[in-house]
Amino acid sequence: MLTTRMCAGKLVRNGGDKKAVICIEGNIASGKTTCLEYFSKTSNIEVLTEPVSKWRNVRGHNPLALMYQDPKRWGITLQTYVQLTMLDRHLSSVSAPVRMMERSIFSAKYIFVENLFRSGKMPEVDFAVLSEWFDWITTNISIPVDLIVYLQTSPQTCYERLKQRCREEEKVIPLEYLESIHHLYEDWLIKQTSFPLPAPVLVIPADHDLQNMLHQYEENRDKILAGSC
Ligand code: DCP
Repeated sequence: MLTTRMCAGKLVRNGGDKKAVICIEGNIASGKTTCLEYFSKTSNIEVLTEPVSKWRNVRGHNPLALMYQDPKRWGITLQTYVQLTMLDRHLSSVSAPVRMMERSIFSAKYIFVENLFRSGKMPEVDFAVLSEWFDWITTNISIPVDLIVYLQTSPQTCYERLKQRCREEEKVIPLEYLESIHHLYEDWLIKQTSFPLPAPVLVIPADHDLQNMLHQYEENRDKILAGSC
């Protein structure tokens, strides 16, 4: 059952029992889902994939498709909903000692909202409102993260994978979009010059083919699980 208490002035969920939370981060089509699926076979790990299906269908609407069609108009609509669904994921009851989740409320703001704004595709007032929401949430609600696993890819690799998987909404994504997301990720997680880090970062090079990637995950298993506890 979900319980709530106050800790250091912030709302803390789940009774405050110490559970390790690992966020898998990386560009679009960097292989996050494959990584999560791999670790889902490990006992004592709970895996939460990104709520993309919700972003493609909220009460019959598809804010993801709308955002790609007209980011200036629909960027705030999608990102408000992403922020809500990510918060919901972070706060949901934990059912295992280790939780692994796809992305986080932090990358939603520091990468995707930031990218829309910097590229001139989000009006200043929309960015201000989203930022107020984000600041309120992160000031008043405890969102613990113990480790960030960064799947580091080249934008070109992601572009190839994106074309292969052929998700309808994403057909309009140009290479430049993936390059912008890549640079924002690098500034945040590698150079560590742009935004606060909610947790230490483990970098896994992720340009390799599937077999090689599974091998990498196995090789990094101890680091991932040790770093989180
Ligand atoms: N998206 C967005 N804004 C966010 C988060 C995601 O616009 N704050 C978009 C980017 C993608 C889609 O949602 O078009 C799905 O996001 P991911 O790249 O996180 O999911 P993937 O399935 O592509 O991840 P992977 O292929 O690495 O498993």
